[in-house]
Amino acid sequence: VPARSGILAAAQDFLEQYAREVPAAPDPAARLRAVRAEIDRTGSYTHTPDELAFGARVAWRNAARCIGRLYWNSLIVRDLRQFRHPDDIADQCFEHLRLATNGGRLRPVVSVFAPDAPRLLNEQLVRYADDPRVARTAELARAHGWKGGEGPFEVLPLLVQRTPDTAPECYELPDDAVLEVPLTHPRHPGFGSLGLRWYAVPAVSDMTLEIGGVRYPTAPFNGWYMGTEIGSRNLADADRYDRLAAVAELFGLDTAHPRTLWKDRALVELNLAVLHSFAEAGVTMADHHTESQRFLAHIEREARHGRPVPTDWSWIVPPLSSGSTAVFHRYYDAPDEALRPAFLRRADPWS
Ligand code: HEM
Ligand code: NRG
Repeated sequence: VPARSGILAAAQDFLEQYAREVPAAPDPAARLRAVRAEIDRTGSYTHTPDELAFGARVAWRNAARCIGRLYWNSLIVRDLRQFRHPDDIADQCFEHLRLATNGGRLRPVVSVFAPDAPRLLNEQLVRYADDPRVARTAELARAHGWKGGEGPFEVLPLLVQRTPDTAPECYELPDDAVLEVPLTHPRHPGFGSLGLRWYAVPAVSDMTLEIGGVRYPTAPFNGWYMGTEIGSRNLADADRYDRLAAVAELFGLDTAHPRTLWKDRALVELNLAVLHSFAEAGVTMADHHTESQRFLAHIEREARHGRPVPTDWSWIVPPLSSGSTAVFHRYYDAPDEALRPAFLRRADPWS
């Protein structure tokens, strides 16, 4: 928690930005007097629901690594600051997934719990136990009584922790909260036999939302997937599911030498399967060409409002056919570590 003077200065910056950008916002001077009094009394202050919604949307707008920012202003913000029991945190996360999934027509949502609410130990609300990326979380779940995780693509339970020193509570995700898509290929009927699948909703749960000097460490958010996240990284990376060789074999590619480009061809087939399967299942997903064009439209629209778009080139450029996407051939406004509101990376949920 920032020092008192720090939180007051951050509150002032935020309230002035809110008043500048939102015509209906109340007089910032009056609001700031009330906020200063609350900080003097308690060391912090309470955002109004409107301030919280604006702050969360701008935090998305400020996310320099996110290509999906065109729709920042329509983020659904759930104000869940009244929930403190781990059972309620878990239930509200399940409800988040149902709202976000919306039968396949995905909606961007953030669920904001109180600054001192229990923490989520999962990096996303949905993750598979056999994904090497979450091996330690799967271990932790087993150490706290979870019996699953033997087979492929089993959904990890949610781990909710009240304090740094208490044992986390374990909650299995209900089936109706987790939409999944088995992967098939538009032309290769044997593709399904690879047994690959992925879940519909990427809901990041290991970042801290900071607004006006107040930190919300439990604030899971989601949009929808860009196909390459799954097809070029999750299922392809050597330290993830590492399935390029299996795909190459299925398609009879010559893997004897790198110059046959078997990896590149396998990547294209795998990415095609991901986009095809989500479309067939009626689940929202963007391809990297479309999402790149939307992002450039976002930059133009922000320019019309006189705002820069801080951007991290190395995260925005897609990991497939990079030079053939619209975002490759230019530079961007530099990311600014100090920019707020923001979703912040952190070493662990309690740091
Ligand atoms: C990162 C796409 C919605 C905040 C990313 C990345 C992609 C992406 C491709 C890079 C991920 C990676 O390489 O691992 C999208 C798409 C969305 C969307 C297609 C559809 C609407 C959102 C929403 C938020 C958000 C709703 C927050 C409210 C972020 C943040 C990162 C990020 C903070 C950086 C994550 C990190 O540092 O690990 N997004 N996003 N995005 N996105 Fe989005
Ligand atoms: N690459 C990660 C997800 C990171 C965030 N991506 C999004 N976010 N699309 C993965 O699971 O593949 N989002 O909020 O939509």
